[in-house]
Amino acid sequence: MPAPRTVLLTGAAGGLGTLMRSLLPEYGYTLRLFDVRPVEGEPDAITADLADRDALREAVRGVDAVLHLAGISLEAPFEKILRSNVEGTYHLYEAARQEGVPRIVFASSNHAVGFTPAPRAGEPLIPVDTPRRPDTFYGLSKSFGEDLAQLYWDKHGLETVSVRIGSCFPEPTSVRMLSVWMSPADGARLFHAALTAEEVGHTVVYGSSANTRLWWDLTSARALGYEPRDDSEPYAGKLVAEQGELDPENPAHSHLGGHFVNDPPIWPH
Ligand code: NAI
Ligand code: 15L
Repeated sequence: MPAPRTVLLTGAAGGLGTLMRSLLPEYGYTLRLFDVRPVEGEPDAITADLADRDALREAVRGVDAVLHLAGISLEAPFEKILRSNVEGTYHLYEAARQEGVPRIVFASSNHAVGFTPAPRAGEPLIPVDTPRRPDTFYGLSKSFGEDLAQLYWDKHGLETVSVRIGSCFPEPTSVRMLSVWMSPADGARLFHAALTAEEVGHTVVYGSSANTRLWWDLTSARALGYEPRDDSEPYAGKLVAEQGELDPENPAHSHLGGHFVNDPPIWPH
């Protein structure tokens, strides 16, 4: 697709949104910002909830693509997840469909497949078509988002790249993150590839750097033109010395989703 010029960035006030606000303009994008919270230093950002259909419709009008990061980013009571991640993502897709936006890059998560056992040494990497195994209501909402994206591609021709992000933070802070880390610079590379690749239909990719201890297969991400340049391994010595190697008998160490697999559900509603 022709390189998008104007991209709506939802979740612009969040951690990843803040990183991408500084990194993506280098790729030539003009970002239109959207978040329920004000975006510091950005008076033109749209401050609105994903529940506000009119605001969303106006926000997507005329953009070339959407990078959809807004939502609850951790486990939370089901009703909150339902409102922001399920209904909110639906409202975004409807606004995009109505305004003819051709592509969305959707921040899915490793927690859509979090109950998948991590590969042990010598076992194959986890493919993108592994059955979904959400580890939380949060992961379930990302699984929904991927299905919603498929529906809008099949029924309306609206393209999506669903990026099952591992952990995108400036540095890995746990031994698990050595396997799932995506450096912010690689995050920008991957989102740029997802925004510009030709004919993606609905493509699901994992989002991480080229980590020595990688758990999943980056083939579908590389097929978009993504070339990760970072590896978490330089952080391994310090993290392993502090935390020890992962214990294969501990479910929070032996599944993709880490501690999300055995954190109790958040009740009551
Ligand atoms: P974050 O929690 O720092 O940012 C999310 C932003 O979305 C916040 O600024 C929040 O105000 C906004 N938001 C939440 N509900 C909203 C609503 N109803 N209407 C409008 N805005 C709303 O999360 P982070 O880390 O920046 O993650 C961004 C996205 O990437 C999230 O969708 C998250 O699930 C996904 N993701 C992030 C990963 C990471 O490593 N940072 C890993 C996997 C997925
Ligand atoms: C996510 O989906 C979260 O949004 C992020 O805060 C991290 O917890 C990340 O997954 C992870 O699995 O480390």
